[in-house]
Order: sequence, then structure tokens, then C-alpha cells
Amino acid sequence: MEAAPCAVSRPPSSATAAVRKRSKRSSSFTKVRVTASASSQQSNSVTLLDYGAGNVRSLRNAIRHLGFHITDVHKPEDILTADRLVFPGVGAFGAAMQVLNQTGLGEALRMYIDKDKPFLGICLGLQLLFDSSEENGPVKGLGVIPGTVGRFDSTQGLIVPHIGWNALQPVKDSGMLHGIEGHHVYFVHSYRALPSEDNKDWISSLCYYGESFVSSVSRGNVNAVQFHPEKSGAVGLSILQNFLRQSSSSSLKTLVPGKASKLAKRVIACLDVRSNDKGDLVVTKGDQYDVRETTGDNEVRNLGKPVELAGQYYKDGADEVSFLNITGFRDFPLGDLPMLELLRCASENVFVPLTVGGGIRDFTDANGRYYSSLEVASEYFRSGADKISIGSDAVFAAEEYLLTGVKSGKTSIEQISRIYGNQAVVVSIDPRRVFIKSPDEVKFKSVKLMKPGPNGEEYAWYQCTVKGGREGRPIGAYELAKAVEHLGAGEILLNCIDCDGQGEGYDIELIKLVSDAVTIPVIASSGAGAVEHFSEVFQQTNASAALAAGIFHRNEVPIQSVKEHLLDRGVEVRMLSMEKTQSNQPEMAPRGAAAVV
Ligand code: 1PR
Repeated sequence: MEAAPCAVSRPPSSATAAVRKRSKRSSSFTKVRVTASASSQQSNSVTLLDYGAGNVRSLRNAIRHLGFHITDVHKPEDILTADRLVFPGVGAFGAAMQVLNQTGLGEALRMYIDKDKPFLGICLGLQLLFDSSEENGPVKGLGVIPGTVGRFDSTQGLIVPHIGWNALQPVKDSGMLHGIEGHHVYFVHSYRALPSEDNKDWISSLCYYGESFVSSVSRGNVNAVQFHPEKSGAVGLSILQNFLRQSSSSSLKTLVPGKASKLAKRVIACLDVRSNDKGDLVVTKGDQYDVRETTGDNEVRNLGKPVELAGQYYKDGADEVSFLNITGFRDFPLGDLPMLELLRCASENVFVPLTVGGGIRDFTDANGRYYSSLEVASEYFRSGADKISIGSDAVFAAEEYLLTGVKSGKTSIEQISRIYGNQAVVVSIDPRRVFIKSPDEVKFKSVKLMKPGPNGEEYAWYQCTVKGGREGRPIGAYELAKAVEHLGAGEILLNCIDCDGQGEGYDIELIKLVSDAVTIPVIASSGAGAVEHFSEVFQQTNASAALAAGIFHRNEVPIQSVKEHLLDRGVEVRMLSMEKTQSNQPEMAPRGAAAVV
């Protein structure tokens, strides 16, 4: 199904009010979501158990894209009468079990599964099938599969959450995973179930991340996956389609697991978005954060339409797409309908993760109405974001935390990660290099430079800024990164104002400094100008992903060339193949294309 054409332009003020009204709806998941339902009589109908805890919009979009119709669960009986049920668990294990127990949905789920009716659990929807979880627990699960879900062990430096593309090793010939061996799918989780003697009959695939964990289970018609098929590009859509077409019954044939894969390094396309002087939302791109043309009327540089470009980058093989509303710090995001509309439109056709940033903070509007940053983020999640990115507000939160040593529980990072999980919270850092002669000159962590500064300085520290680089703050990138990790951020987007738009390569010293300091993933950003810059950053630092903007917008380097170069240099990446699997879908990775070298 094609999305309706999206017109992303400035809204009338009444529309803004409508969004504000909608944002008042509770984002918590104490009730079963009640939305318009459709006839469950239709053969292409899918029943969806959405208890309102996160972004299920992507899954809805993927199911609709495959030509199926969604019926929502309102009450336990809706589960029992379903022909096929999809359960996208989102949020924390304990909170989800509380909802399932209080509403009777848990009991209905157990009965439905006992009857061996077609079932697909996704992410937490897999974990909830187990006996219990250690997440904020122990907490009892549905008890369908023997075992306890535990956290990945980060004490030896493993980066947790496990975010990104990793390949599956099928161990059972389950129809749903047919033909996906060696293909990468998208994971985002901190907890995992381990294989054991007791649950081996259930396991249909394993995945390796520091250890072998359960990436999917399948028995009869009951299936569950730890990854997100709705965010795994064409491969994920074909897995989802296999389930929906009911070719998912697993056979007893046991397979020998293939070679273990590593978590692939991600290549992210970033779209800096803002209104131009005519009021249209455009993709722009700065040089060291200056986005205005240097000639003529000094207009905001316009590099294209956000939704179109996002769709193109998805087809070109981007592993993620980020939208940064670069003037969000001075606008109220919930008043910015085009940004929300942009997300809704993009998420209809982009089946890889979408991150959105800009203006996420507590806010009081002109009428004195207070909006928490959680409400702002919730509206972004409802509109199709998988992750939100916090810039300026994270700097203030980190400064406060370092000053008091106390986690108030009220910062945007804490509020949002508590409800949506830390994997959904990215902190975007905008540092500027400050040259110094000696590390003793400042209380912030500095680096010894490979190339001395303009006055022969041998060191530099990286000063964090807010409001798009307009204001420097008394905190370094290293200190900020460590503080926001403690506060609950799940990932760091590490820009560098000096390198932005220069095309001379990433700031390796900065990225090394930060990626060695934290155990959450770091996205290297700013300065990519050639494919070699990507291999350099992955080979010399612990970055999990590399983001670029200008070279992609100006068509200087295709994403596929970056991936081919990385593969050639022994860096594992998700590849696209020569074969199209579905019209208007990007190509599916060939088996073994993502070789571990
Ligand atoms: O502070 O929470 O409202 O968030 C604002 C967000 O907008 C932050 O993530 C901040 O990084 C971003 N931002 C603000 N002003 C600018 C600007 O450019 N004037 N853009 C800006 C940040 C950096 C990257 C860029 C890379 C790669 N731009 O997004 O895409 O540097 O570029 P390149 O490959 O062309 O070198 P808040």
C-alpha cells in the first residue's frame, strides 16, 4: 500500500490546538488501548495487542504495507476470537506484566497460545513468554517457555543496549524464517533469554552478542522474535509476510547453526530539518552549523524535501534515518505540526529505525499550560519515531547532575527512559574544540592532539554547547557523555561543530575519547567526505555507527559505496543485494554478504 502524498507545510493555528489536545491523552499503559476496530471476519485481518506503551505505529504501517487489515484488542475475548495475533511488547517487562495481569489479557494470551493458534510476539513480546525476567525484578512472566530473561553483561565492556543489525543463525526450519540465514535484522534491547536444555525445543534461531542468545522461538503456530521485523527493511517485511500468510509452522528438522555474526556497524543518514524563510520545512545542511547561503539573500540552504529524502535513503540502504529539527530549541515541538506530520509520512514507507530530535524539553506554553518532556517525546513516538534525541536539555540535566550528584528523576532523560526504555533515548552532543597548552588548564578531560592547534597547542578539550552551537557551557563532552549514561541515555550522537560539513573526516580524537568512556553505543557524526572516513572511524574508535549528511544529500557518495568499502575493509555491515524482493522495497541482503572478516 502506498502512503498518501504528504504535504508538510505550516499548519493553521487551530490544527496546532488539535495536536495539543491529542497530546493530553495519557502515554502510560495502565489501560488497554481502545481504538476503532474493523471486522475480524476478513481473511486478511490481523489482531494486534497494543497496550499503548510505545511506538507500535511502525508495526501497524508494516502490516498495512503488506496489505493486511488491523483489528485492535479491546478486551480478553478479542484475543480468543483472533485468527492471527501479533503482540509487539514495548516498555519494561514488569509494567507490561502488570497490565496483562490486571486486564485479564495475560490469561487470554496463555489460552490462545495453548490452543496453538497463529501468534507472533515481537521483542518484549518474546521475553514475556518466558517464566520470569530480572528486569526490575524478578518479575513473573507468562510461563509459556522455560527460562529467565536477564540483562546482557556489560561489566567486561560489552556495549548495552544491543542496538543495531545482527545476523540470525537459524537452528530449526521454521517457515517464518525461511531463507533468512546470514541476513541482518534489527535488534534493540538490553535484556535477552538464553538457550537451555529446558527450552531448546522452542528455539528457532540464535544470535551472537557477547554470548549466544535466543533471537526467535517457534513451536507449531506460536512464534516470537527478539528483533524488530517491522524495522528490518525488506528482510523484516518478508519475515512478517511469512507469518501473516501463515507459512510459519515450524518443522522438526533441526539445522546446524552457521557461523556466528557480529553486530554490524551502522551507516546513518541524517536530515537536519528547519523552516526556510518562506515557512517550508526543508532539509538543510550547515558548514560548522551555519546553514545560510553565503551569497545572495543569505537564505537557509535547501537540499530537498525531508520525506522524499528519507524514503530514498531507506531504499539506498541506510541502516537508520535521523531527523533533527535544528531550530527546535526555540519552538514548541507540539506546536510544530509539520515535524509530526513529516514523521507520520516518513514512517509509512521507511522500515528502518527513525530517530527524531529537536526541542525535547519541559515547556510551558503562552496559556500557562505545562507540557513535560515526556509528553513531547510521546507525541513523537506516536507519530512514528523509534528513538528521540535530546540536545540542549541533556546538557542542562548533566550539569545539574554533576553539581548535585543526585538523580532527580525529573530530567527529560530519566522521564523518557523510565517509560520507553533507555534504548529509545539518544543524547545528541554538539561540542566545539578548545585548544589548550596543558591539560591542567581546565578541569575537563582533554586529548593530546595528533596535529597541534593554531598556536602550537598540544591539547584540546571539547566544550559542549546548547541551542545549535550558539552558547558554550561549562561542561566537556567526556563529562557529559558519562553523566547522561548514568541518567539513562541509551545512545550518544556525537557531533563536532569544527568538523561539521567540512568533508575532511570525523574527529577521531573526540570519538575515541567518548566511545572509550561509556558502555552505551556512540554514533560518530560530522565531517564525512569520503568512504575512507567511515573505515577510519570504525577501525580507530569504538563507534557503533557513523552518521553523515552532506555527502549523501549532494549525491557525492552513495550509501551502498560506503557499505562496499567497509565490507572490503573487514567491517561487518548490512548489505543490499542485486535482487529486488518486493516492488518499491530496497533489496534484500544476499546470504553471507555480511561476512565476518
Ligand atoms: O537542542 O534538543 O533542540 O536539539 C537540536 C538538535 O539539532 C541537536 O541534535 C543538534 O545537534 C542539532 N543542530 C542544531 N543546530 C544545528 C545546525 O547545524 N545549525 N545540527 C544542528 C546538527 C550536526 C549533524 C550533521 C552532522 C553531519 N548538525 O546533524 O548532520 O554534522 O554532517 P556532515 O556529514 O555534512 O558533516 P535540541
